[in-house]
Amino acid sequence: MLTFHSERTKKRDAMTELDGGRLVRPFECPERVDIIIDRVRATDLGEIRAPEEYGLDPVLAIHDAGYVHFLERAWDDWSAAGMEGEAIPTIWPTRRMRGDVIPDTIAGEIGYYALAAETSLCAGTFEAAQASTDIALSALDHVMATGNPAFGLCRPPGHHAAVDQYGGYCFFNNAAIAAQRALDRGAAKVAVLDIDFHHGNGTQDIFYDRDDVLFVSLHGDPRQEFPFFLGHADETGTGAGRGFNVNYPLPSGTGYADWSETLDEAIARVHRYQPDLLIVSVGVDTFEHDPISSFRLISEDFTDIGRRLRRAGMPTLFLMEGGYAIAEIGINTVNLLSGFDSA
Ligand code: SP5
Ligand code: ZN
Repeated sequence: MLTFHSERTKKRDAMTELDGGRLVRPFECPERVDIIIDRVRATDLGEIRAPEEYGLDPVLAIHDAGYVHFLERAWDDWSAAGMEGEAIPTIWPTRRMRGDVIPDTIAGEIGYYALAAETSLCAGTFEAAQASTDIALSALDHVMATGNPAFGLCRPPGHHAAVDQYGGYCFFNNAAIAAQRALDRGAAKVAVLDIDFHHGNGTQDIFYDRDDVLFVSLHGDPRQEFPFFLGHADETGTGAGRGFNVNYPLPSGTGYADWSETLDEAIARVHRYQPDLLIVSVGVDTFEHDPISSFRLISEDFTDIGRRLRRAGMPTLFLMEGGYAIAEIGINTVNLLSGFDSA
Protein backbone atom coordinates (compact mmCIF):
# COMPACT_ATOMS: atom_id res chain seq x y z
CA MET A 1 0.00 0.00 0.00
CA LEU A 2 1.14 3.54 -0.80
CA THR A 3 2.01 5.83 2.15
CA PHE A 4 1.84 9.63 2.00
CA HIS A 5 4.28 11.35 4.34
CA SER A 6 5.85 14.78 4.87
CA GLU A 7 8.61 16.08 7.14
CA ARG A 8 6.58 19.31 7.35
CA THR A 9 4.32 17.61 9.89
CA LYS A 10 7.21 17.93 12.35
CA LYS A 11 6.90 21.73 12.34
CA ARG A 12 4.56 21.14 15.25
CA ASP A 13 6.83 20.29 18.18
CA ALA A 14 5.10 21.71 21.24
CA MET A 15 6.94 21.68 24.56
CA THR A 16 3.89 21.51 26.80
CA GLU A 17 0.71 19.52 27.42
CA LEU A 18 -1.41 20.17 30.51
CA ASP A 19 -1.66 16.73 32.10
CA GLY A 20 -2.69 16.04 35.66
CA GLY A 21 -1.95 19.62 36.69
CA ARG A 22 1.56 19.57 35.27
CA LEU A 23 3.04 20.71 31.98
CA VAL A 24 4.57 17.63 30.37
CA ARG A 25 6.03 17.05 26.91
CA PRO A 26 3.07 16.24 24.61
CA PHE A 27 2.10 12.59 24.02
CA GLU A 28 1.39 13.63 20.42
CA CYS A 29 5.02 14.25 19.39
CA PRO A 30 6.95 14.34 16.06
CA GLU A 31 8.76 11.03 16.68
CA ARG A 32 5.45 9.22 16.17
CA VAL A 33 5.81 9.83 12.45
CA ASP A 34 9.50 8.81 12.33
CA ILE A 35 8.77 5.51 14.02
CA ILE A 36 5.86 4.70 11.73
CA ILE A 37 7.78 5.60 8.58
CA ASP A 38 10.77 3.50 9.73
CA ARG A 39 8.43 0.53 10.08
CA VAL A 40 6.84 1.19 6.67
CA ARG A 41 10.36 1.00 5.20
CA ALA A 42 11.52 -1.98 7.27
CA THR A 43 8.49 -4.06 6.27
CA ASP A 44 8.42 -2.94 2.60
CA LEU A 45 4.79 -1.95 3.00
CA GLY A 46 5.06 -0.01 -0.28
CA GLU A 47 6.14 3.22 -1.89
CA ILE A 48 6.35 6.41 0.23
CA ARG A 49 5.28 9.62 -1.52
CA ALA A 50 5.31 13.32 -0.65
CA PRO A 51 1.92 15.08 -0.72
CA GLU A 52 0.78 17.74 -3.20
CA GLU A 53 -0.17 21.16 -1.80
CA TYR A 54 -3.89 21.97 -1.87
CA GLY A 55 -3.98 25.37 -0.16
CA LEU A 56 -6.77 26.38 2.20
CA ASP A 57 -9.85 25.92 -0.05
CA PRO A 58 -10.54 22.29 0.97
CA VAL A 59 -9.97 23.24 4.64
CA LEU A 60 -12.46 26.10 4.31
CA ALA A 61 -15.01 23.70 2.81
CA ILE A 62 -15.27 22.23 6.35
CA HIS A 63 -13.91 24.77 8.82
CA ASP A 64 -15.10 28.29 9.73
CA ALA A 65 -12.95 31.02 8.12
CA GLY A 66 -12.60 32.94 11.41
CA TYR A 67 -11.30 29.75 13.04
CA VAL A 68 -8.78 29.00 10.29
CA HIS A 69 -7.42 32.52 10.35
CA PHE A 70 -7.28 32.47 14.16
CA LEU A 71 -5.05 29.39 13.99
CA GLU A 72 -2.90 31.07 11.36
CA ARG A 73 -2.12 34.09 13.60
CA ALA A 74 -2.66 32.73 17.13
CA TRP A 75 0.97 32.05 17.97
CA ASP A 76 2.12 35.50 16.78
CA ASP A 77 -0.69 37.22 18.69
CA TRP A 78 0.06 35.24 21.85
CA SER A 79 3.77 36.07 21.69
CA ALA A 80 3.08 39.71 20.84
CA ALA A 81 0.85 39.93 23.95
CA GLY A 82 3.93 39.10 26.03
CA MET A 83 2.88 35.61 27.10
CA GLU A 84 5.93 33.60 28.09
CA GLY A 85 4.79 30.01 27.71
CA GLU A 86 2.91 28.19 24.95
CA ALA A 87 -0.67 29.23 24.21
CA ILE A 88 -3.21 27.61 26.57
CA PRO A 89 -6.74 28.88 27.24
CA THR A 90 -7.95 29.50 30.77
CA ILE A 91 -11.61 30.44 30.17
CA TRP A 92 -14.33 29.25 27.78
CA PRO A 93 -17.89 30.27 26.83
CA THR A 94 -19.36 27.54 29.03
CA ARG A 95 -22.97 27.12 30.20
CA ARG A 96 -24.43 30.32 31.71
CA MET A 97 -22.22 32.62 29.63
CA ARG A 98 -22.54 33.85 26.05
CA GLY A 99 -21.00 32.09 23.06
CA ASP A 100 -22.20 34.53 20.40
CA VAL A 101 -19.70 37.36 20.81
CA ILE A 102 -16.12 36.51 19.84
CA PRO A 103 -13.58 38.38 21.99
CA ASP A 104 -11.01 40.38 20.08
CA THR A 105 -7.96 39.76 22.21
CA ILE A 106 -5.97 36.56 22.16
CA ALA A 107 -6.64 35.46 25.77
CA GLY A 108 -10.38 35.49 25.04
CA GLU A 109 -10.25 34.29 21.43
CA ILE A 110 -8.28 31.20 22.41
CA GLY A 111 -11.02 30.14 24.84
CA TYR A 112 -13.62 30.67 22.11
CA TYR A 113 -11.79 28.44 19.61
CA ALA A 114 -10.42 25.73 21.97
CA LEU A 115 -12.44 22.74 23.16
CA ALA A 116 -9.76 21.42 25.52
CA ALA A 117 -6.73 22.84 27.32
CA GLU A 118 -4.26 19.98 26.93
CA THR A 119 -3.35 21.06 23.39
CA SER A 120 -0.93 24.02 23.52
CA LEU A 121 -0.50 26.19 20.44
CA CYS A 122 3.12 26.80 19.40
CA ALA A 123 5.08 28.11 16.41
CA GLY A 124 4.67 25.78 13.44
CA THR A 125 1.30 24.35 14.45
CA PHE A 126 -0.58 25.89 11.51
CA GLU A 127 2.00 24.79 8.95
CA ALA A 128 1.99 21.22 10.31
CA ALA A 129 -1.82 21.12 10.33
CA GLN A 130 -1.81 22.17 6.67
CA ALA A 131 0.78 19.51 5.83
CA SER A 132 -1.36 16.93 7.59
CA THR A 133 -4.38 17.91 5.49
CA ASP A 134 -2.30 17.86 2.28
CA ILE A 135 -1.30 14.29 3.17
CA ALA A 136 -4.94 13.26 3.64
CA LEU A 137 -6.02 14.85 0.37
CA SER A 138 -3.13 13.37 -1.63
CA ALA A 139 -3.92 9.92 -0.28
CA LEU A 140 -7.61 10.47 -1.09
CA ASP A 141 -6.83 11.48 -4.67
CA HIS A 142 -4.76 8.31 -5.07
CA VAL A 143 -7.63 6.11 -3.87
CA MET A 144 -10.12 7.93 -6.10
CA ALA A 145 -7.87 7.75 -9.15
CA THR A 146 -6.87 4.08 -8.81
CA GLY A 147 -9.38 2.35 -6.53
CA ASN A 148 -6.37 1.08 -4.58
CA PRO A 149 -6.00 1.70 -0.84
CA ALA A 150 -3.67 4.39 0.54
CA PHE A 151 -2.35 5.44 3.93
CA GLY A 152 -2.14 9.13 4.85
CA LEU A 153 0.39 9.40 7.68
CA CYS A 154 -1.33 12.49 9.02
CA ARG A 155 0.04 14.43 11.98
CA PRO A 156 -1.31 16.35 13.82
CA PRO A 157 -4.42 14.16 13.95
CA GLY A 158 -7.87 15.52 13.07
CA HIS A 159 -10.93 13.74 14.46
CA HIS A 160 -11.49 15.95 17.54
CA ALA A 161 -11.41 19.18 15.46
CA ALA A 162 -14.89 20.62 14.87
CA VAL A 163 -16.06 23.35 12.47
CA ASP A 164 -14.59 26.09 14.68
CA GLN A 165 -12.77 24.31 17.51
CA TYR A 166 -9.40 22.64 18.09
CA GLY A 167 -8.31 20.31 20.88
CA GLY A 168 -7.46 16.72 21.64
CA TYR A 169 -4.23 17.34 19.64
CA CYS A 170 -6.33 18.12 16.50
CA PHE A 171 -6.63 21.34 14.42
CA PHE A 172 -7.97 20.49 10.95
CA ASN A 173 -10.32 17.52 10.62
CA ASN A 174 -8.45 15.58 7.94
CA ALA A 175 -11.07 12.82 7.61
CA ALA A 176 -13.90 15.34 7.20
CA ILE A 177 -11.92 17.43 4.72
CA ALA A 178 -11.12 14.31 2.67
CA ALA A 179 -14.74 13.09 2.82
CA GLN A 180 -16.01 16.46 1.56
CA ARG A 181 -13.50 16.50 -1.31
CA ALA A 182 -14.54 12.97 -2.28
CA LEU A 183 -18.18 14.14 -2.46
CA ASP A 184 -17.20 17.26 -4.39
CA ARG A 185 -15.31 15.08 -6.89
CA GLY A 186 -18.22 12.78 -7.62
CA ALA A 187 -18.67 10.29 -4.78
CA ALA A 188 -22.33 10.10 -3.71
CA LYS A 189 -21.76 8.55 -0.27
CA VAL A 190 -18.74 8.32 2.04
CA ALA A 191 -18.45 6.32 5.27
CA VAL A 192 -16.03 7.30 8.04
CA LEU A 193 -15.18 4.44 10.40
CA ASP A 194 -13.35 5.80 13.44
CA ILE A 195 -11.38 3.17 15.38
CA ASP A 196 -9.26 5.55 17.48
CA PHE A 197 -9.65 4.92 21.23
CA HIS A 198 -11.30 8.34 21.65
CA HIS A 199 -14.64 9.39 20.21
CA GLY A 200 -14.28 11.46 17.01
CA ASN A 201 -16.46 14.29 18.29
CA GLY A 202 -15.39 16.68 15.54
CA THR A 203 -16.17 14.34 12.66
CA GLN A 204 -19.51 13.37 14.21
CA ASP A 205 -20.54 16.98 14.73
CA ILE A 206 -19.51 18.10 11.23
CA PHE A 207 -21.74 15.52 9.52
CA TYR A 208 -24.44 15.11 12.19
CA ASP A 209 -27.30 16.46 10.05
CA ARG A 210 -26.22 14.86 6.76
CA ASP A 211 -26.97 11.54 5.08
CA ASP A 212 -24.14 11.69 2.51
CA VAL A 213 -21.54 10.84 5.17
CA LEU A 214 -22.10 7.92 7.56
CA PHE A 215 -20.06 8.23 10.76
CA VAL A 216 -19.45 5.07 12.79
CA SER A 217 -17.17 5.05 15.86
CA LEU A 218 -15.85 2.54 18.43
CA HIS A 219 -14.38 4.27 21.48
CA GLY A 220 -13.94 4.50 25.23
CA ASP A 221 -17.24 5.38 26.92
CA PRO A 222 -17.38 9.19 27.28
CA ARG A 223 -18.70 8.72 30.81
CA GLN A 224 -15.11 7.72 31.64
CA GLU A 225 -12.91 8.97 28.82
CA PHE A 226 -11.94 12.05 26.79
CA PRO A 227 -13.72 13.90 25.15
CA PHE A 228 -16.35 13.24 27.89
CA PHE A 229 -19.12 15.39 26.38
CA LEU A 230 -19.95 13.53 23.15
CA GLY A 231 -19.92 9.93 21.91
CA HIS A 232 -22.91 8.30 23.62
CA ALA A 233 -24.91 5.54 21.93
CA ASP A 234 -28.09 7.64 21.72
CA GLU A 235 -26.42 10.13 19.34
CA THR A 236 -27.83 8.86 16.06
CA GLY A 237 -27.99 11.99 13.87
CA THR A 238 -30.51 14.73 13.29
CA GLY A 239 -32.75 15.90 10.40
CA ALA A 240 -31.62 14.29 7.13
CA GLY A 241 -28.77 12.77 9.13
CA ARG A 242 -31.05 10.72 11.37
CA GLY A 243 -29.73 7.15 11.45
CA PHE A 244 -26.39 8.10 9.86
CA ASN A 245 -24.38 8.45 13.08
CA VAL A 246 -23.52 5.31 15.02
CA ASN A 247 -21.58 5.25 18.30
CA TYR A 248 -20.28 2.16 20.07
CA PRO A 249 -19.00 3.32 23.48
CA LEU A 250 -17.09 0.50 25.20
CA PRO A 251 -15.97 0.17 28.82
CA SER A 252 -12.42 0.59 30.11
CA GLY A 253 -10.54 -2.68 29.92
CA THR A 254 -12.21 -3.82 26.67
CA GLY A 255 -10.10 -6.50 24.98
CA TYR A 256 -10.07 -7.76 21.40
CA ALA A 257 -12.85 -10.35 21.77
CA ASP A 258 -15.45 -7.69 22.55
CA TRP A 259 -13.83 -4.98 20.46
CA SER A 260 -13.66 -7.12 17.30
CA GLU A 261 -17.26 -8.29 17.71
CA THR A 262 -18.24 -4.61 17.79
CA LEU A 263 -16.03 -3.91 14.78
CA ASP A 264 -17.91 -6.56 12.81
CA GLU A 265 -21.22 -4.85 13.68
CA ALA A 266 -19.76 -1.50 12.63
CA ILE A 267 -18.52 -2.96 9.33
CA ALA A 268 -21.94 -4.51 8.71
CA ARG A 269 -23.54 -1.07 9.18
CA VAL A 270 -21.04 0.49 6.76
CA HIS A 271 -21.75 -2.29 4.28
CA ARG A 272 -25.50 -1.68 4.37
CA TYR A 273 -24.81 1.97 3.54
CA GLN A 274 -22.91 0.95 0.37
CA PRO A 275 -20.53 3.92 0.31
CA ASP A 276 -18.38 4.79 -2.69
CA LEU A 277 -15.46 5.26 -0.30
CA LEU A 278 -14.52 4.15 3.21
CA ILE A 279 -12.30 6.45 5.25
CA VAL A 280 -10.79 4.78 8.31
CA SER A 281 -9.71 7.12 11.12
CA VAL A 282 -6.89 4.92 12.40
CA GLY A 283 -5.93 5.31 16.02
CA VAL A 284 -3.69 2.70 17.59
CA ASP A 285 -4.30 4.09 21.08
CA THR A 286 -6.52 1.03 21.67
CA PHE A 287 -3.22 -0.80 22.36
CA GLU A 288 -2.81 -2.34 25.82
CA HIS A 289 0.24 -0.21 26.68
CA ASP A 290 -1.06 3.13 25.43
CA PRO A 291 -0.16 5.68 28.14
CA ILE A 292 -3.46 7.65 28.00
CA SER A 293 -6.03 4.98 27.08
CA SER A 294 -7.63 1.91 28.62
CA PHE A 295 -8.39 -0.80 26.03
CA ARG A 296 -6.34 -3.98 25.85
CA LEU A 297 -5.56 -4.74 22.20
CA ILE A 298 -2.24 -6.48 21.49
CA SER A 299 -0.01 -5.95 18.43
CA GLU A 300 -1.29 -9.06 16.58
CA ASP A 301 -4.87 -7.78 16.92
CA PHE A 302 -4.07 -4.87 14.61
CA THR A 303 -3.19 -7.31 11.81
CA ASP A 304 -6.59 -8.94 12.28
CA ILE A 305 -8.33 -5.53 12.14
CA GLY A 306 -6.71 -4.96 8.76
CA ARG A 307 -7.91 -8.34 7.49
CA ARG A 308 -11.48 -7.69 8.63
CA LEU A 309 -11.50 -4.28 6.95
CA ARG A 310 -10.24 -5.81 3.70
CA ARG A 311 -13.06 -8.35 3.72
CA ALA A 312 -15.52 -5.43 3.75
CA GLY A 313 -14.41 -4.98 0.12
CA MET A 314 -14.59 -1.20 -0.31
CA PRO A 315 -12.18 1.41 -1.73
CA THR A 316 -10.40 2.41 1.47
CA LEU A 317 -8.45 5.45 2.65
CA PHE A 318 -6.55 5.11 5.94
CA LEU A 319 -5.79 8.32 7.85
CA MET A 320 -3.64 8.41 10.98
CA GLU A 321 -5.21 9.71 14.17
CA GLY A 322 -3.94 8.79 17.68
CA GLY A 323 -1.56 6.29 19.28
CA TYR A 324 0.93 7.22 21.99
CA ALA A 325 2.78 4.02 22.92
CA ILE A 326 5.74 5.29 20.93
CA ALA A 327 7.85 2.12 21.03
CA GLU A 328 5.12 0.03 19.38
CA ILE A 329 3.32 2.66 17.27
CA GLY A 330 5.13 1.59 14.08
CA ILE A 331 4.47 -2.11 14.60
CA ASN A 332 0.79 -1.61 15.45
CA THR A 333 0.04 0.81 12.62
CA VAL A 334 1.85 -1.18 9.94
CA ASN A 335 0.36 -4.45 11.23
CA LEU A 336 -3.07 -3.01 10.46
CA LEU A 337 -2.09 -1.84 6.98
CA SER A 338 -0.28 -5.04 6.05
CA GLY A 339 -3.17 -7.11 7.43
CA PHE A 340 -5.35 -5.26 4.93
CA ASP A 341 -2.88 -5.80 2.08
CA SER A 342 -2.42 -9.50 2.78
CA ALA A 343 -6.06 -10.51 3.18
C1 SP5 B 1 -6.23 12.12 18.53
C2 SP5 B 1 -6.28 11.68 19.97
O1 SP5 B 1 -6.07 10.51 20.24
N1 SP5 B 1 -6.46 12.63 20.89
C3 SP5 B 1 -6.55 12.31 22.28
C4 SP5 B 1 -6.52 13.50 23.14
C5 SP5 B 1 -6.61 13.15 24.59
N2 SP5 B 1 -6.11 14.18 25.42
C6 SP5 B 1 -6.41 14.12 26.82
C7 SP5 B 1 -5.74 12.97 27.44
C8 SP5 B 1 -5.85 12.95 28.93
C9 SP5 B 1 -5.23 11.68 29.39
N3 SP5 B 1 -4.84 11.70 30.74
C10 SP5 B 1 -4.19 10.47 31.13
C11 SP5 B 1 -3.22 10.71 32.19
C12 SP5 B 1 -1.97 9.90 31.96
N4 SP5 B 1 -0.85 10.48 32.66
ZN1 ZN C 1 -7.25 8.89 20.42
